[in-house]
Amino acid sequence: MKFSRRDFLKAIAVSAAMLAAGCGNKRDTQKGPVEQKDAEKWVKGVCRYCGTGCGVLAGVTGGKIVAVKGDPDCAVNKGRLCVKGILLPKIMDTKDRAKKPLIRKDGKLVEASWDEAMNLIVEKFKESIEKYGPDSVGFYGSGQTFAEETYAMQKIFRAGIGTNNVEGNPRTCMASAVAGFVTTYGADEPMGTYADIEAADTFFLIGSNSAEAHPVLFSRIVDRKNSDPNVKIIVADPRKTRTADIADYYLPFIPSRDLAMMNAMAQVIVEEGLTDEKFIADHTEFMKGASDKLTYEEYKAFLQDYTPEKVEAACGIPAATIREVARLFADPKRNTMSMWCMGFNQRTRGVWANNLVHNLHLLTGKICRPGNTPFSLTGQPSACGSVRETGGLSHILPAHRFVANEKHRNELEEIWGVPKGTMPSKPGYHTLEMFKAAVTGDLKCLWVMTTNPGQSLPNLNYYRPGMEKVFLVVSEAYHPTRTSELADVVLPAALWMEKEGVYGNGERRTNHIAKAVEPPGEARSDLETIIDFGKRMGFEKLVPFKTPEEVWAEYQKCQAGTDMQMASYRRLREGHGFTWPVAPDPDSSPETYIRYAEGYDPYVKEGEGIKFYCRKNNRAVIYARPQIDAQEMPDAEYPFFLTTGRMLEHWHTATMTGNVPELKNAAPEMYVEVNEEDAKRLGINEGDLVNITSRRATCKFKAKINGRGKPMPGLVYVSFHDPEDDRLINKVLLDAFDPGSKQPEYKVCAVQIAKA
Ligand SMILES: Nc1nc2c(c(=O)[nH]1)N[C@H]1C(S)=C(S)[C@@H](COP(=O)(O)OP(=O)(O)OC[C@H]3O[C@@H](n4cnc5c(=O)[nH]c(N)nc54)[C@H](O)[C@@H]3O)O[C@H]1N2
Ligand SMILES: Nc1nc2c(c(=O)[nH]1)N[C@H]1C(S)=C(S)[C@@H](COP(=O)(O)OP(=O)(O)OC[C@H]3O[C@@H](n4cnc5c(=O)[nH]c(N)nc54)[C@H](O)[C@@H]3O)O[C@H]1N2
Ligand code: SF4
Ligand SMILES: [Mo]
Repeated sequence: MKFSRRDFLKAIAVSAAMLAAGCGNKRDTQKGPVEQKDAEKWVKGVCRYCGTGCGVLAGVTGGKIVAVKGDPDCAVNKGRLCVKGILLPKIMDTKDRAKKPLIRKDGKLVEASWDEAMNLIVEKFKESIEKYGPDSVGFYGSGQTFAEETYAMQKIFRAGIGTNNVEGNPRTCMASAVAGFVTTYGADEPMGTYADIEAADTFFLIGSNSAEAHPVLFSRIVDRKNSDPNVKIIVADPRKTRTADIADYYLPFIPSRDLAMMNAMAQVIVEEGLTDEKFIADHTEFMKGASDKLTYEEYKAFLQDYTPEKVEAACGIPAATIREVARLFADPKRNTMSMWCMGFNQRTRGVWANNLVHNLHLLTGKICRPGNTPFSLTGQPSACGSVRETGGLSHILPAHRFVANEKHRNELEEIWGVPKGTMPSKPGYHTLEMFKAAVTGDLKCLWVMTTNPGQSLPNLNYYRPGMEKVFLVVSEAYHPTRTSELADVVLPAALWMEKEGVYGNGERRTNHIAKAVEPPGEARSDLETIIDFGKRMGFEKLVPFKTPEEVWAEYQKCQAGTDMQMASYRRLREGHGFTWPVAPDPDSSPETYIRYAEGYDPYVKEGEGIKFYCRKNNRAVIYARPQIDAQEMPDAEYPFFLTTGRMLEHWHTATMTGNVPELKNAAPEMYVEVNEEDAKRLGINEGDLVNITSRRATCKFKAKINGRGKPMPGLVYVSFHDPEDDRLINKVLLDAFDPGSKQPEYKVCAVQIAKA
């Protein structure tokens, strides 16, 4: 199937704005809805939004960003941008930018000086730590901060205050992918890069709507398909998305039954002799749990429950289709790249779903060679760079270390110049525990930065009262938001390109953002705020930094000798992003295309071939993971599946994109997508108001039938971008989470639907 440029635009360009922006064509990106005025200067940065990590050039005139264009020298996008990227100038000067600190007095948020606000925070934090201990305070950060910011804040909390209550929204996003990589290969983050796209023949896209969530990457997949009629695309998703429009095989499995489907693919691969036996013998081992080893024979016996014929009814995909797709995946003459995102991770069995896709690559040896790779798509612009790598979750430490590992703690204590044993050994609260502790009163003070949990957590009717009860500090670029409205202190934050810092995208690429303009009013960079807080708390020695570069220099000491050595600040400033490891010399060594592979990875010596060196025995694990359904499956009372996700025009809680007229007009309010058959049966017409009710709450949306996404019968879909009370869909969701990764199950719950 040849995919024309028109088809491509149809697939992703759903708004007039997108058509004008001409995503997918380098030349067209130069014009767009933002007039490309000739700017006084062009400053290099990275797009504020998704984990694709497109390089940008911001045009500055008269101290304002007047235009944004794609950085032609950034390997990610080579000049391309999607509509959100092009329209970035419009998020800067909006009427709801936070410009002055606010503190709550007599129930109302009123303006205050920085001094007053910071003194109040320090007083409350100190009082709480003294009375209730260091674990009574917490920090909830984000995959949208800069690396330097999270690094500095986690250091203050762990080595200064003495708590590991340092969490971040990547728990809601990437935690299952992290645990998948760690359990299978011994260390987080992908072995491949986006360059595998141009070398792949078969794409297995599962639980990812990249057409809307990673548009520029999607355009690279489309280009690859157009360049070679041999390229085949498999899209597996219970909702027929814009991404599925380019599929040769579309697999609408029943929500949460993809574990069975992938085991069935593995069964076919083993039964039909499509495995790479030498690779399996040399580089893998088989396991059931973290310590239960299996033999290859026992694994094969496990798969017998998952023949395509046995699972077809349960997962809703015909056995013949599963066989065909498994053969295509395993074809030894083809290169196969898998990509997945939240459809996998936001599940009570998200880690297992990740393990199972790694299995398929390990069984076939389709890994660590160009075009052959299991590739986890990252959501936020710096979930990798600023959280997974810097130690921004309650159980991890900088540079792929773990809180529970004494040697790791000691290494950092030495670098930080604090006595051995300073850092607590107990991991802190994970996200839902942290917000639950606010509800129960165990957590007294909570600092939220660059995230909006008052809208983005699940089961909001339970967690929002906790945010009201706790002493809540919110660092925000805008006010009010659904979180800042609950705050005791709001600190105005400098936004993207009003401050300097580093983002790390989904392909291990570390890239630098220069400061282009001044922040409005009294807004400050979050790093300044963090350093100020550290000093006022009495931890001057921990935060001797004056610039982001100084923070980076210390962070580089934490990276030395680990698997994730990165480029020096000088190179980051001058270059257009480097994929780590950049070793042995961060100031001169080349970047790495493929980890664990001889000839690419500086840590693999000549003659070693492929080496999964982050595991003790250098072997990756093939896991026997059974099908387990989502926690809340439909029943007689709540007969529909509800799934939630994103649309092209909006970013999460829409604090930024809701301010851009072109985006807001293209998608002014969120709606519910209903399958045509269900709509007919229930007498629901396009535009009718529909109540969606779960065991927790009811929301009301206009119905969309045959919209840009078509859910399978029995499934409804809502994007979670709408802050309005009636449409705050996260009230409806349950807060079940994966026992391994602690990531919430945003993707599946049971609801009733009825015409309002
Ligand atoms: N425009 C835009 N782009 C974004 C973002 C944004 O807010 N707006 N956010 C960014 C972030 S942080 C993230 S994490 C990514 C998310 O990117 P994606 O994960 O690609 O997007 P989602 O829409 O959340 O979900 C993807 C798909 O999962 C499917 N799904 C539902 N249930 C299941 C299931 O049981 N199994 C499987 N395998 N799939 C299922 C849904 O039908 C949906 O189509 O997007 C990033 N990019
Ligand atoms: N129903 C449902 N819920 C979900 C998901 C889902 O698929 N379905 N996905 C989950 C996922 S994957 C994610 S990543 C989360 C995202 O959820 P959130 O992180 O809560 O959402 P954002 O809107 O990205 O919040 C970022 C906030 O930071 C502010 N901000 C922007 N720049 C700066 C800055 O430089 N400094 C400061 N201090 N503030 C800044 C923005 O105004 C915004 O309020 O949502 C999760 N929630
Ligand atoms: S694809 Fe993602 S990173 Fe690239 S311009 Fe669009 S939102 Fe920005
Ligand atoms: Mo995310």
